[in-house]
Amino acid sequence: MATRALVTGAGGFIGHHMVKYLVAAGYWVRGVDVKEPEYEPSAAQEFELLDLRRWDNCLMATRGVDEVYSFAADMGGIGYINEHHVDSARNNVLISTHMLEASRTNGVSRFFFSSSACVYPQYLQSSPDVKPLKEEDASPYDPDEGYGWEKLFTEKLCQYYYEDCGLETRVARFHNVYGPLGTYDGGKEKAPAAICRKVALATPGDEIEVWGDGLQTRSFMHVDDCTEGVFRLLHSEHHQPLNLGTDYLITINGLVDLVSAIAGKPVKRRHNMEGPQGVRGRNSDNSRLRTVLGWEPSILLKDGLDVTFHWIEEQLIKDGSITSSYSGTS
Ligand code: GKE
Repeated sequence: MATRALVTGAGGFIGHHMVKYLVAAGYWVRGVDVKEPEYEPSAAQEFELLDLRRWDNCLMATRGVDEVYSFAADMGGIGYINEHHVDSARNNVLISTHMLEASRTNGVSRFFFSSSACVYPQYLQSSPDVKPLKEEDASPYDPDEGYGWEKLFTEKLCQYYYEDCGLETRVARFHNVYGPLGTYDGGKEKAPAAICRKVALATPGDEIEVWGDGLQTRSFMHVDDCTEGVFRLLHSEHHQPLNLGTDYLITINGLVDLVSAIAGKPVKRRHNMEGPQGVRGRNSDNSRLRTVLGWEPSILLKDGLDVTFHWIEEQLIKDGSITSSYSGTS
């Protein structure tokens, strides 16, 4: 009989891709979210609209499944999480707390929690040439306000459920996941999708707005590497938090140059120093990831961005924002 999995946040970006990954691997999947996937139907055999801040809904969602992949969260890029401390902290702590207890109550065998690089302390991320972050660098704690604190709290709760109740919890700290079928507008988008949208909408030679001076650095991971890494981690015996990201560091100005080259469209950068910046630098140290999983993310940023840019450009044509794909001849 097929292994039965619950994916929460299945109407969202990573959750939707995780459903596709598991169904392709032969799983029976229940997808749960407060909304259906935005850009294509879910691949899940069963999809339920449930608010997982409620205990009774978490009991319902976790009935009769072997594995839980917990992605449901009130979240977004730095522009969102900086402005919504209550929403991201309160909603996510309710979801995570009830989901862990419901999973234990319903005898789930393995539980994955999507944590975030936002748990890492600000004092280690104050310069663009940041030292790649190792898992043990998380303490002494000074995570991002709101979203970061909730992720840190739930990491601890996962540890307690493992130690006190024997629930096989697994935790990955995602480092800025991007890819097609993700949010690219409306305020919750992260930098890769935002820059793709701005370049796609720009007239050649136009200015596009970049938050901050663009010298701030990040590493970015394609969603297909994310789902592969989550699956491997859940089926490993590693139950401490593990980085899941790439260690290819790039400035945001460099990200703009990459997208501009993919589009074949020259753009100028207008730096909005009032824009939300988050940390000045963040990168993943993948030493433990390589040891624990015998694998690491391998999709190159330029390749992943190429697919992502053209998908976003296609959405903008569909909604009439642009008339056609830019051919690169000015
Ligand atoms: N979203 C966005 N939109 N970011 C921009 C833009 C823009 O138009 N222009 C420049 N940036 C810069 C931001 O100022 C920030 O310094 C950098 O890109 C990355 O922003 P982001 O992708 O929105 O989010 P962060 O990496 O700062 O933080 C995110 O990290 C994730 C885990 O790696 C969080 O918002 C969560 O989505 C998550 O924890």
